[in-house]
Amino acid sequence: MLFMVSTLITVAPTGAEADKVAAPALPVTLDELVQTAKECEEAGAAVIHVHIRDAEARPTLDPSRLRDTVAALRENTGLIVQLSTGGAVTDPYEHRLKVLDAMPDACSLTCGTVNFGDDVFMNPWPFMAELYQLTQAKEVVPEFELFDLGHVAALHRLLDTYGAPYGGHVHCDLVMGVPGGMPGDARSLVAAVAALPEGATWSATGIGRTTLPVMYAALSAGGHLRVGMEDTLTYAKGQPVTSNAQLVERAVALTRIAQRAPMSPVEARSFLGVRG
Ligand code: KMH
Ligand code: ZN
Repeated sequence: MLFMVSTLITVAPTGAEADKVAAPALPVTLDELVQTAKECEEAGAAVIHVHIRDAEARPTLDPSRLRDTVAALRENTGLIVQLSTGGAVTDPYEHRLKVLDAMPDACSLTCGTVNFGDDVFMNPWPFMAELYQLTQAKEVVPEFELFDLGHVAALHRLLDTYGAPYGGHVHCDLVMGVPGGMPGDARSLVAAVAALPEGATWSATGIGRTTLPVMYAALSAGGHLRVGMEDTLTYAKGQPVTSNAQLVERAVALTRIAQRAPMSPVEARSFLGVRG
């Protein structure tokens, strides 16, 4: 098995689903997001996966807020700024495509539709294909979000049809344990990794109580990690997460035990092929 020397740690601090009632530490204002980003960079994160909120803390894809967010994160951190194009399950495709106008370093690109609890997260082929070609035209590095094994097949189709991503490197994120997606366990992770395109790299994240099993499985299979309050609100039984940095610190501690240092943002930039 191939083990990499360092681990790319992505923090997903907010998401589109939780609120301050469920998670008081959730960063929902720009100031809170920037503060979280600084703490997470200090703790060892290299990429930030960003969802933003409006003045009432509801999920939004407002273009000017997105631009301000990208600018503020660039000004205050060295993190690679990856904007979510998934948004919330209610966001229309046109708004999700416009996310790239904020010119982030990177963006998420989910490779198929998936049941999402009681909702459906829609990513039909024409939308995926249009979004992928936009990433190529705008020189934004896509991270392929894979919630299910069928999404890996759609990723192959995307690459076969439209060629390599901007940056030349295929990097995926296995999002595991979503009710309706692939389970967050080691055997599902191994099956998904075995099906990835040759040369692709990958991180994994387990939602909720699958957080730790997926983190251990990813580290032992040579993968990278995504952590954060988008995916995890409980640190341990009866202990709410107190900050995103707490989750990054745990990931850093585990990757160091695995004899792999966290990758710096500068290393991550060249690893992912992000524009300089
Ligand atoms: N909030 C989910 C419906 C992404 O960021 O690209 C979609 C999601 C994936 O979080
Ligand atoms: Zn997301």
